[in-house]
Amino acid sequence: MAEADTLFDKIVRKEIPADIIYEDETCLAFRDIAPTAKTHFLVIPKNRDGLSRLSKAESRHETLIGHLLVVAAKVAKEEGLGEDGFRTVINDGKHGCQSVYHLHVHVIGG
Ligand code: DGP
Repeated sequence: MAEADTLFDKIVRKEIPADIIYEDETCLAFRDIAPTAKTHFLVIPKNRDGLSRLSKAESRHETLIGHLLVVAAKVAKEEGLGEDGFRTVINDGKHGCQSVYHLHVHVIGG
């Protein structure tokens, strides 16, 4: 069964504008619309492949999730966060305060 479209799918397809700061074949990084610090961006898979949330992760997702974290670190460095560091957050579900059900890594710093 096809997965329901998310807001972030629309950003991937460029149907909704976003301040995209990194893109490759498998993922996208863009600035959060409601930043909680000077620098706050999200890293998302272009194809969710069932990853509406981290708790849906299966072994087949290991490479993809690893890639999201490597990209998070690379873009954080490009954003000038390499020296002082940054926070990464993945909210999961209602008790994790998740609002968009398309896996995303928050990168927050500065
Ligand atoms: P979470 O609560 O972990 O599901 O975080 C979702 C984040 O997505 C939240 O920090 C705000 C951000 N967000 C929601 N809608 C948009 C949007 O249309 N554009 C951008 N750039 N960010 C969005």
